[in-house]
Amino acid sequence: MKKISVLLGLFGILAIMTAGFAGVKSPKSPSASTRKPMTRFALEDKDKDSKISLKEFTAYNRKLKNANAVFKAKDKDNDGYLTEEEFNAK
Ligand SMILES: [Ca+2]
Repeated sequence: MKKISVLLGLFGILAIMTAGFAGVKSPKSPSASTRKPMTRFALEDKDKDSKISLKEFTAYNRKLKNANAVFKAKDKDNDGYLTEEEFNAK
């Protein structure tokens, strides 16, 4: 009788482990690992030149009243474009 309960316990642990591994594996599909996730930067960079112009920035942040000021604050080298690094900097 004791053997059976031990076996059942083992099966329980095994089931939990299997479910756990399945849970980790399932969100990763083969295409997801090869495709880059769409970042906020990529979304705002409409013409995909790897930099965001003031026009692109204000177009995306239309609801932001001080978009101009935010852009200028982020544009550290004042070249009128935000690189991904400048964009993601706090
Ligand atoms: Ca810049």
